[in-house]
Amino acid sequence: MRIDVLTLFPEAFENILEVSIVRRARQKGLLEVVLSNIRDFALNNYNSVDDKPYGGGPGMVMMCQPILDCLEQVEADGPGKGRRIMLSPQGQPFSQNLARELAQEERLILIAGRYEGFDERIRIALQPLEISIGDYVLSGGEIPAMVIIDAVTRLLPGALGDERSTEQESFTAGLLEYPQYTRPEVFRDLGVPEVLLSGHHAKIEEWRSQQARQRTRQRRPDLLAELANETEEQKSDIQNNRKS
Ligand code: 4FV
Repeated sequence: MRIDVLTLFPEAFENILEVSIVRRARQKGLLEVVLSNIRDFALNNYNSVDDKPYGGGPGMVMMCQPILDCLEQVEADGPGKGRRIMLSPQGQPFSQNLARELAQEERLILIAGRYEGFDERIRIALQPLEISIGDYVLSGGEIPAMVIIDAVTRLLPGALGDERSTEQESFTAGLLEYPQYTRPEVFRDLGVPEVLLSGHHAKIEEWRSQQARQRTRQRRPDLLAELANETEEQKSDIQNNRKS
């Protein structure tokens, strides 16, 4: 997979690209990340990429020309068209389902903004998929872009040492993950649930799924509702398919 990032702060990505799973995926040739500085495409002699908002109001807005010229250069430069993604609080909430969907793509082009946001005509011209990582306002789209890079990279086949680890983790089955334990067996008088020491795999599986459901019910009942809806939808799809 190739991921292009359009940003005013390419240096902000150095660390995330040089550690752990993302670093290994790049070394294994599973992932290529190309950073482009939007300011390199500024035309005016002030090298500016932002300007005052029409209609007044606080802050500055990112101009159309530098971003569109940068994107057209990046698209011309790389293999395949790529999925255009704009990071903004107005985007659809990022999720594990969306991460799985994006991990199927050959190429992603992430557009990270700054200031108060983007001139609306950038959205009109590029028709990007808009993604938000949460209902809060950050100072830039760089961290959201890093979230996407990390979540998608670990779903690339071969990126994780043991593929199984993405099968049982939180949100994979729409539930939160069950409690995990490792050595020592007793830590500050705190032990490990007997079932996990029993070696009885069926009992361990049952305990884990019971714990995952309980934890989800206690902490994220909204996920259970979502799961119930999904199951209903699947049921009605099956019925409809049967009818057709
Ligand atoms: C954001 C979010 C976010 C808004 C103005 C950058 C900031 C500034 N992006 N999920 N939450 N973006 O807060 O994706 O340009």
